[in-house]
Amino acid sequence: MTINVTEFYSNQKVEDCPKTKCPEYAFIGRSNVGKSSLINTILQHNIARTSSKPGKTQLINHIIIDHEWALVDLPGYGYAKTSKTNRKKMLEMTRTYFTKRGITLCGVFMLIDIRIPPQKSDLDWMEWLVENNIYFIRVFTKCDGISISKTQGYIAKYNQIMKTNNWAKIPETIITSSSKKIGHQEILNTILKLNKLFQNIC
Ligand SMILES: Nc1nc2c(ncn2[C@@H]2O[C@H](COP(=O)(O)OP(=O)(O)OP(=O)(O)O)[C@@H](O)[C@H]2O)c(=O)[nH]1
Ligand SMILES: [Mg+2]
Repeated sequence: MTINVTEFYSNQKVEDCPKTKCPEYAFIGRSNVGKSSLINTILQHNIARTSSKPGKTQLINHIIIDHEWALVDLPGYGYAKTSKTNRKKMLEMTRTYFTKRGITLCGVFMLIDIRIPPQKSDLDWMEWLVENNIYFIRVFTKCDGISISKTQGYIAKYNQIMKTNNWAKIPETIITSSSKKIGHQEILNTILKLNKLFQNIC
């Protein structure tokens, strides 16, 4: 399948974001979790800016594909090396995007770094998405350099923590690695399926 990036927009305010009618999918997670890298892997296009230093993505970036659907690259949270004011501003910008974007926001990919212990901030974000009725899929990133059994063990531990935190149902989950090109097709298939559902209801 050929993917053509037809438009790209960067905005600070949700009200300035493009007024498209196409379904869009946002990527959220801690700074440095690999959001921009995963977007590039899915699109096979180096469009989202990445960095080994956290805090690279600072705006709401709409990447429109074939004028039909869009991926949204967002700033990460938990980036300690920026001022408290800037962190607050970015958090507010992101939350406002989620609550005000409307029907075109079809789903969220909630990224979690498999290499670090489960973080309260990620669990809090997932709870916040549920509370705000925003559909999300849990995506483990950087699943390279560790064995499949270790990956599964980590996810089992993560699920246990979620159950202890009163999660009745474990979210749908995709395992990915941008460097080893794992999981991007599964994400793309999920998007294409959701695009069809969107067409049926809108
Ligand atoms: N090993 C490994 N490294 C990765 C992977 N994906 C991203 N990285 C690295 O992680 C770092 C951060 O990647 P980004 O894609 O910029 O992360 P981000 O979540 O967009 O970060 P912010 O924009 O700061 O929120 C870079 O050094 C990437 O090369 C992966 O699948 N495996
Ligand atoms: Mg980024």
